[in-house]
Amino acid sequence: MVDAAPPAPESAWEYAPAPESREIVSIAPGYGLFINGEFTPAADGKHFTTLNPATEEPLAEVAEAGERDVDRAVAAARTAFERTWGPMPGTDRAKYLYRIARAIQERAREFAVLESLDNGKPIKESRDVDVPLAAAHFFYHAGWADKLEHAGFGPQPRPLGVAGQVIPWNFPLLMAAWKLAPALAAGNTCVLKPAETTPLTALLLAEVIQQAGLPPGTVNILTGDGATGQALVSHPGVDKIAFTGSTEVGKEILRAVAGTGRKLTLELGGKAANVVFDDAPLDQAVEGIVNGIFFNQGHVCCAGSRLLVQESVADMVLDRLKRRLGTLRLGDPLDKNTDIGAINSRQQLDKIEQLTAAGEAEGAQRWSPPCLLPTAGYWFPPTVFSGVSQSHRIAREEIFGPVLSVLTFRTPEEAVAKANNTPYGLSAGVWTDKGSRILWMTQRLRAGVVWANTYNRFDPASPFGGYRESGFGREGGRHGLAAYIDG
Ligand code: TAP
Repeated sequence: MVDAAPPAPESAWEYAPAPESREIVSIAPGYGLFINGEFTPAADGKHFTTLNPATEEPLAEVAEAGERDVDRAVAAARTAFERTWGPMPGTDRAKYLYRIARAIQERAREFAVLESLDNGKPIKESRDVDVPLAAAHFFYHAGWADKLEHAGFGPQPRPLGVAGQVIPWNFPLLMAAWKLAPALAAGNTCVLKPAETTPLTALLLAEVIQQAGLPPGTVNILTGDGATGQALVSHPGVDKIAFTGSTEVGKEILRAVAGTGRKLTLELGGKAANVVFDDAPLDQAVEGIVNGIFFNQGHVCCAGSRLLVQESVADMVLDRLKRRLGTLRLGDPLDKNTDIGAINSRQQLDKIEQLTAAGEAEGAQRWSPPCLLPTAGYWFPPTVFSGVSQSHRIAREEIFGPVLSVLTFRTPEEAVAKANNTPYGLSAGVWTDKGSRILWMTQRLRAGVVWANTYNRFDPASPFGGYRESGFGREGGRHGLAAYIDG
């Protein structure tokens, strides 16, 4: 008889710190607004501080755009639309987009470090996901710029004019790329407002845009808070509005735009179901569950925040999931070993704490792996709630944090009914061995994107967007371009 090997001691595998150097990026003490190809202070001289959420250390002072700045930026975008970028042949627009894509690649480390500093996300995510995907969006759309006549938009597709674009803080550079690349490829000019807590990579992108030599006014970047966003989306000189953010603000914008004839796309919140059947490859499914909700600290609109697991395998999946969560490393976002970074702001941390407290109060069982939280900065441990019922707030409301609600089901019909029991409709995941069941499920799930045996896969060629309270319109692919073309 051979003795079984003794189990490895719990702490056998320690990782030495592997911090990425922040020397690659030089952060200026202050930044202006990017209007008409130049950096300029806000007209009324206002500015705000952007922080590193992992340490609460101030990173820079950033100009806060007011109504006069929005006027200036929209006027510059209008002039560029009429005189330079709008009339430019698609073959030339393509060259500028390629240049931006190449410059993002060349400065990838700088972008990644800056994104992790300003947002709190782990460097391995900004380095391997955000920055390469942002470059890919510009490459992809460069390819479209001279082929629009052949894309089924009619013989002479026309751009809409000036696009006003407002983006959130969860993927600051990537969301800027999602908004700018299709708009520019189609011949529109842009005024973009990044989120207040994460303005720095958009401002670095403004430098890249200068470096690429785009005609002044083609892209304008206005930093500021919600009031700046509101002034932009309600400006009469804006022909098209593209918004990504909360459902609440999306509804406000919808009301303001109704009846004006201006075009609008809204990419809002979600409460996606990640459905695991008993025939699924369970170890892969566990990786997919982890990626679905703990990627980017759960600050993802399409996060798989509701795990629906077939009752016969629920205990097994939960055990394996807990074991896997015990191996995640939370801490310094610039450390290449880090899996879970900082929560982006005090306000978001408060919201997560409030909703998780409601989960406990309503009777769900809360679990987190043993995990030391840093003393400074905004942190929340990976958290799993079991015993969740459909009426619990944690099963209905978007938490936008590293918090998973686990529900069970017995039949495919019950899985579909529970998955669709949400006002949102952005995304879903299905884990099963059977192709026919994947097709059966995708026909019934009311979600804009359904991933099968994978999760959180993004590609510039693939349209992304939702319906119902998750908004309307698509970003990416030919569908995303259509939102920037007249007709
Ligand atoms: P929002 O308030 O919706 O912010 C998104 C963007 O809109 C930001 O640039 C924001 O500016 C701006 N904004 C705020 N009020 C506006 C208004 N009245 N008119 C025009 N623009 C306005 O989201 P948030 O405060 O960052 O997060 C709140 C919740 O929204 C989160 O907890 C999460 O549930 C959800 N959220 C969803 C998504 C996605 S991708 N669906 C992304 C982020 C947040 P400032 O941020 O500078 O104030």
